[in-house]
Amino acid sequence: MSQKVALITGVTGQDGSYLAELLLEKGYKVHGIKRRASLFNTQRVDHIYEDIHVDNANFVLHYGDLSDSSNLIRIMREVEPDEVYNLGAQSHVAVSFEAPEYTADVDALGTLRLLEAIRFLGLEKKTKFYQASTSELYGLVQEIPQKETTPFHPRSPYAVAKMYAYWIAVNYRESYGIYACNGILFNHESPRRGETFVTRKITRALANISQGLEKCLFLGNMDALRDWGHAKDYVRMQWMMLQQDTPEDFVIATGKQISVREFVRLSAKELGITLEFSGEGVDEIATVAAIEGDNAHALRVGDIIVKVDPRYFRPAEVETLLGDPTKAKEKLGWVPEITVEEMCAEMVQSDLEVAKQHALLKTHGYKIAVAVE
Ligand code: NDP
Ligand code: GDR
Repeated sequence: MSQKVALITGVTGQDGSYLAELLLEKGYKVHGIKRRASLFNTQRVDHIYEDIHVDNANFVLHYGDLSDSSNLIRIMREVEPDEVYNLGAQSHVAVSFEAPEYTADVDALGTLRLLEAIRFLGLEKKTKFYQASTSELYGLVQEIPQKETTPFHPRSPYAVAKMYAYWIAVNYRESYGIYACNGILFNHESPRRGETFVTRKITRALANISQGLEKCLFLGNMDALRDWGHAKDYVRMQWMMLQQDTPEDFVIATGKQISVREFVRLSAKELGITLEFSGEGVDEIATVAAIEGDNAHALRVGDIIVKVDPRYFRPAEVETLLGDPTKAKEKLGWVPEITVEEMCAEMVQSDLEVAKQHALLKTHGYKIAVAVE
């Protein structure tokens, strides 16, 4: 059997990096699209990078952008992929309120551009297409838990753009027979999660605070409930969805939800810190109630290390998301293997290792600037 070829947009992102690893393990040739940036932006895939001077490299990166049709057509023509995974996106919900037009261009029209490239090049029968759809489509939820048939009510420019992408994938499947499908994925995280999404913001800040590199973590809505899974489990499902005979859309979730506050509590616990939450709304704080072990040596009982800052509230919030992954389980045999507690512990430990390195450098007189948002 000839080697399968995949093209991943968003390969430098969290999911793109795990998916590229998975496909390489399965023997694929993997092409990825990376954006031009003024600094290197390939940290998440540097470990699988292959020297471009070596013939037949299995991992190849192309410069590109979802806002550029000619670029996408040229890459698609060169690569002629068996499978396209469209993971590229302006993926931050809060940022989409600041940059709604750009978000629509990349997340909505970017998807159309890729599907049009498939059609333009006559690849409708060859190329399977995965669209990174999202639980944000449910927004103001109409049914609990949310499944494939639950009506959508998007609550942000990001979610509205992703709604266009969802339907254009369905439309090209129905109109042109393209094998296009949507994975409606609920939140999934990992040590590679972008630093400004809430889970990683929490694990990284608490690790830094425990080592004396930061003083306080500022958060928005701590009551928000999310169904958090591990990115490694979720990219496995992305691949599985393209291995069927007929394309279908699937909800991918764990079926359990916890609040942002609970995620803070879990992360602190992993560092040996017991937190006490007090106050309400914008006045809510979390104080160190007890410390076990020596991980949080920079802290004292009574320190306030979490506060609410309304700047992180969103113009329209998605208060609760809880997915029902029954279809994925029954039709594909997919079940998540990593619990939210295990994932949280992995993220905290990974951020703690870096924080300890930075703290050590600081004690030796090096200047350490910690970026926060
Ligand atoms: P990330 O934000 O980690 O990665 C997004 C990727 O898209 C990055 O590689 C980024 O490049 C790239 N990108 C951004 N803008 C463009 C552009 N204009 N042209 C080309 N590429 C671009 O997201 P995740 O890995 O977490 O998510 C992957 C996909 O899944 C996204 O589409 C997201 O919306 C969706 N999704 C994610 C969920 C989650 O919980 N993680 C849940 C449901 C859906 P760069 O590295 O240069 O910034
Ligand atoms: P989300 O993820 O919006 O669900 O989108 P995020 O981690 O940004 O927010 C989750 C919830 O936490 C609340 N929150 C905060 N969020 C951030 N980022 N920063 C804070 O300080 C903060 N405080 C509280 C938010 O209000 C929200 O309720 C993610 C992205 O990966 C999308 O691309 C994806 O489609 C969805 O998950 C499913």
